[in-house]
Amino acid sequence: MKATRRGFLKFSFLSSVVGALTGVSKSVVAANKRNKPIVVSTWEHGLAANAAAWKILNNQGRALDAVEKGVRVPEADPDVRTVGLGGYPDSDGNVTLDACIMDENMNCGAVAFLQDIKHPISVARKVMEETPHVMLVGSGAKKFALEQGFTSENLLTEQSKKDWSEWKKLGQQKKQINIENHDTIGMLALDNAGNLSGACTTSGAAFKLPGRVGDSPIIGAGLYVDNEVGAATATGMGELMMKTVGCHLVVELMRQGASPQEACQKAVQRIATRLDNFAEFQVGFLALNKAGEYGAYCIQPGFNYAVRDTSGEHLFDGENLLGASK
Ligand code: SD4
Repeated sequence: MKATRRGFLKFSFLSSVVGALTGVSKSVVAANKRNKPIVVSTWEHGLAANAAAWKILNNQGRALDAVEKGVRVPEADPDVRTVGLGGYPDSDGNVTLDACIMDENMNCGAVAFLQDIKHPISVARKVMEETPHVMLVGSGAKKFALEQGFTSENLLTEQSKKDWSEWKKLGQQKKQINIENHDTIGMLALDNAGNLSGACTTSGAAFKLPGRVGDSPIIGAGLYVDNEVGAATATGMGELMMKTVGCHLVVELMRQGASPQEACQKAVQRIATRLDNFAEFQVGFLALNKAGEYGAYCIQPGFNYAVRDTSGEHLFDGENLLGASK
């Protein structure tokens, strides 16, 4: 059930008519029309991640478990070069990871600048469930992970080391995140119980300045979930999402009545109207609402997203602001 403007209008009209006649709120009407369970993820590697999440969702499992299990797939895959093991290092050659997770009760956990731990998303979940805090960073995050039983391992694969050496040789010290250099996985799920959760995990921008943290572990920037309304996640140049608190914006737009597709588009338009250099970068938003409708929108062509629901597995190109889809 891909969200369309016509579908949204029809849905809103029916909801308000039924609501007015019966006194039932729109959200209760929506609850009866849900497309669930469903999981959506950024990029093509979202297909394999969604497959792992689907096993849980299709078995009456919880969205929170599904998103954690799902994003662990690219985290463990050395061929996914922007998440977990084998991720591109920073300019000093160190792999530093960022992740966050959020459940249906506004609980959230995050880690940033975490080194030597393959599954930052699971550490983020431990932060959420085992501490009174939302975010741990750097050596504190690693110490906590080790105390929680995670093992320390070298995440710099031979391939990533080689790429880093070549990058150094070329002297590309000022390389920024361009439209090719982003593949964070953000995942959103709606379970059979009608609850939403989300997860986002990344090695961040390739060859970034040491200590740089992007949007991906920042609740509201790279991920946001409000179980009354919907959820959103983002990929691309994190600084743009941080400046606009992009995912929170997407969820608030859905609260005001926008479909997931419209909300993502409006958030990209906000970036485009407020940030002068937006056209140099890629940003992609992906959103899912309580009814199981989804949508995505990005600045540049080239962003795609994976969907798994009862109709099967799908890969869609995100609509974009600056050009036609590939
Ligand atoms: C960041 N949003 O750190 C991330 C970049 C990305 O794969 O999408 N990386 O800014």
